[in-house]
This record gives sequence, structure tokens and C-alpha cells, in this order.
Amino acid sequence: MNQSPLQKARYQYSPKLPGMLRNGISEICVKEGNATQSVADQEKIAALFPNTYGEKEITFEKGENTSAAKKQVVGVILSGGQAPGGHNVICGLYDALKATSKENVLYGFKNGPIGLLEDNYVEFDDAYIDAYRNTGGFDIIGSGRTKLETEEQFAVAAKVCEKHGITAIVIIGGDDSNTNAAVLAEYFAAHNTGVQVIGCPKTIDGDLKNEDIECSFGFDTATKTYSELIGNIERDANSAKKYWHFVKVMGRSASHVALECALETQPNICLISEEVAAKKQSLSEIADYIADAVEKRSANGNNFGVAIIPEGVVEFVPEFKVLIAEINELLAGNKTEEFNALGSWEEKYAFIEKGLTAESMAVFAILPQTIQQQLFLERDPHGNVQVSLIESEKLFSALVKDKLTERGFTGKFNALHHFFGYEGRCAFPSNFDADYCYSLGYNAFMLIQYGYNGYLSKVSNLSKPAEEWVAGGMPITKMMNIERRNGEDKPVIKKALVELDGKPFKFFEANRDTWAVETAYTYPGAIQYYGPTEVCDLTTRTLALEKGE
Ligand code: FBP
Repeated sequence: MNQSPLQKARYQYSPKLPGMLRNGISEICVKEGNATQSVADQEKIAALFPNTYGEKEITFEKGENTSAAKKQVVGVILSGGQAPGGHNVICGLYDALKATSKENVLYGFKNGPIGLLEDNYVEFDDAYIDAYRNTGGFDIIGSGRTKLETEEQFAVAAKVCEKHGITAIVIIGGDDSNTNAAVLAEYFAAHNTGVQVIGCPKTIDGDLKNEDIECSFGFDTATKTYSELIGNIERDANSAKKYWHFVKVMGRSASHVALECALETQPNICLISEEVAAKKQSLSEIADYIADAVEKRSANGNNFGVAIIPEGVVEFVPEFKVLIAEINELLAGNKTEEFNALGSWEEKYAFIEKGLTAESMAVFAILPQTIQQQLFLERDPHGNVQVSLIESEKLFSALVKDKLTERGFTGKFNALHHFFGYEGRCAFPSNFDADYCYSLGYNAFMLIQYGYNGYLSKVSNLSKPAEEWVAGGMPITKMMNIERRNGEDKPVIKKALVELDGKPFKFFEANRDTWAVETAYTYPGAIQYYGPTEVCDLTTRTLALEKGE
């Protein structure tokens, strides 16, 4: 395999563990803390998890390892979208497992949770693992979005575990995958399988966090990658002085990625979906807000700018949500065929006009035609509009253009569009993510070794140097509440949206009016892997602000 010089160099990088895990396996002891309760709906969740609810939070310390000697056969699964550092979770898990006993075995189930159900796996050895140390991607075993959630699936999983003598499964995933990990852990306990389940918090979206989990892995590298690119675009914009760049960034629903990129690069505009929802902003109001900045900057001779648009924003615009619901209704059942049979767009438009309420039609009418057509072309398997595919960066630039025309704007407004998502999900993990992920994996094995089930691997105090990080575990049920999903009440890990009274948003809010008009861009540059620690081991601005730094 051809390897770049950086790839070769990264193989040699030794990820930093929290101080308490550095003294060798024989000197890691466990300290149990208080029994836990779920964040809400305690009675209901306790009833749903009779075998795994209320367990104690734990931390590891330097001290004699008192775990029972037992051959461990562990299966690991990567679940959901790629996030930088996933390989290192597996490397950390493998190293701790082998350091405990050479007899221990690590299997990787391929292509996500489906690999466990289909018994499709690889057995890791040193050579296999060494080829993936400190690299991006999930290609070590692949990932997938199959959900492990039914009793039938759990029964198949139990059989596969029994066949291989598996003692524990590690699920590396986001809020949904870890919710499912907790349900699987409960099933395994209820059926006395003896198989433990441990989760690890992954997602570039940054929305798996709470008072215990300071951040999900991958967020650091992905946002640094997007921020580098946005900074480069800002510098180009400020050099050429002729374009407004509309940059959509990933983040299926929460705007943590957009906010972090804004904190890193100080663009003229950054929309925050959670604020749009809280203020019940309309598309027209948002367009007016951006158009104001365009006009003010133009008045100062600056016919250029940069606007960051979070991927999920349109779903947070109340009137757009209603429009989508009405379109789904309009095309329900066999009405899609009737619609598709219509020949011209004019005929289709008349059909739509007849079917939508006047309010939704007013929203629909202001959309550019390409977006109007997208709403009817891109449907999911249930026939619903796929909102994530809407090119919101183009939508907003078109709406702003219309506003400027209405206002009789005489300056220049030339828009360019970008979408940053896949560019960052498989980058070489930053030192932070390389260290954090390796620690999460190493720690996950210690949780297994000490017999815990239904826990999330937890490494905290992350804004400090790795030496001061705190390793431990938290029962997943502690993070759960009951939410309505697909018409049913379900126990789920609460998804963390951007908090409008949180420090990162407050900092942004206090500065954004200045950034909108002035050219206050900051240029983070590329992720640095080697060099001074103040350049190479930086955490995100979000984490630093949350920690009051
Ligand atoms: P996860 O929640 O699985 O980590 O994935 C997040 C994400 O990267 C979103 O930001 C994005 O909307 C989505 O995945 C894209 O998914 P896909 O890779 O299936 O296109």
C-alpha cells in the first residue's frame, strides 16, 4: 500500500493517555461513586431497565488492579457516520486488551451493526491494527446505519456472541447507537448471557454531550478541518473582494459544528438553527438579516462576505416545517403517481397550489424554482421530503438576492456556494482526537475487565492536558429520558442542541454584529500534528468557552 509521509509518521505517534491509565494495566484500580438516576422520567426508565438502571458512576485511579482474571473475547462495532479517531478507539481497546493478556481476542464486526447480525467479522492482530494507528476513516472494518433495536436482532446477536465465546461488545456510535447499546445491555443482562456492552461517544455533529460527556470524538478534527477551509475562503474573499460565500456545514440537526466554525473564523454571518427555532424566524426574516449585512458592508465598499449555514437549519424554521408536513400529506399514498404523471412544471405547480394552505403556498412561492423542484424530487423510502438534501446555502443566497432587488440595492452581490461535510469526517485525527479516542478505547476495555455493563466510556477534564484527564464510566441509562419517536414513547439519550444561554453561543452573540459589518476574519490554518503544544494540542473554542477558559 502506498503511504504518504504523514501517514508513515502518524503510525509512530504515541497517543497520550490520562495520567491514571499510564502506569500499566496492573496499576489501574476502580473507584465507585454514587448510584445514578436518569436525567428525567426516572420511574419509567427504571422500569424499562430493571437490570442495568441506577448503577454507580465510576472512575479509574492508580492502584492495584483487582479485576478478575478471565479470558476476554471482545467484539467491536463502528456505527453511523464516519468521525476522525474511530480507528484509535479500536487501537486503544486492542492495546489494553492485549496488555492484560495475550490470550484475549478482539473481533471487529464489519460494516456497522449488521456485521454482528450477519456474523461478518475479522480478528485483529498486531499487523492489522498497526496499519490504522492515528489514521482517519472507518475503513478498518467499515461502518453502517443499521439499527440494533428489536428483540429478534438481540436474540441473533446473543447467538453470535455465544458461538464465539464473546464476553463483551463495544459499540462506537452517536446518541441513537448508544441508546441501542443500553437496550442491548439490558437484554443481555435479562437473558443471563454474561455478555457486557460498552459504548463510546462518536459523532462529528457534537450533539452527544451532557454533564458527563464533554464532547463526542471527531468534532474537534472535523470542525478544525472546516474552519481551515472557511478561513482560507475568508482570506480569498478579502483578497478578491468580489464574492459572498455561502458555506453549508454538516450537522444533521444541532448547530454545534456551525457555531464552532464561527468561533474559529469570525465570519460575517452564521445562522444557528436552535436560535431560528426559538425566535420562530421565517425564511424572509433570515434573508432580511443577511441582506442587512450585505448592504452595510457594501456601503463600506466591501462587496464580499462569508456566511455559514448549518445543514439542518430549514427544519428549524417553523413555517418551513409546516410546508414540509403539508407536502408529505399532499403526496401521501398514490397521489405521488398522480403528481408524477403531470407533464410540465406549470401543471405540477397548479397541483401544488391547489393542495397547500395559503400560508404554506406563500412560503413555497418565495423559494427558488430549483429548491421547489427539489422538494418534490428527493423523497425518502416512506415518500417524505428529504430535508437534508435541500441545498440551503443556495436557498438563502437566492432569498437574499431577491431581498436586495426588492430594496433597490445598487451594490454588487455575487454568491458562491460550498458544502463542507465529507471533507472533514475522515481527516487524520488531530492530536486531541487521536489521544481522546485512544483513551476512550483503552478505558472501554478497563470497564469490560472490571465487569461493567451498559456503560459509556467516559474521559473528562478534556480542556486540560491529557495527563490531567479523568477516565471512568457512566451508566448510559443516566443520560436517558423518554421521547416520542415515530408515534411511540421511547427511552433515548437526550440529544444535545446548542444552548442559547450557554457560553459558546453567548460569546458568538456578543460579537456577531461587529463581525457582520467589519472584516474581522481569523484564519485557523491547517491542523498541526507536530510542533509546539499551544499550536498542536488545542481543543475546540466551544469546549474552552464551556469550561470558562
Ligand atoms: P452520525 O450522527 O452518525 O455521527 O453522522 C452525522 C453526519 O455526519 C451528519 O453530520 C450528516 O448529516 C450525516 O452524517 C450524513 O450521513 P451520510 O454519511 O449517511 O450521508
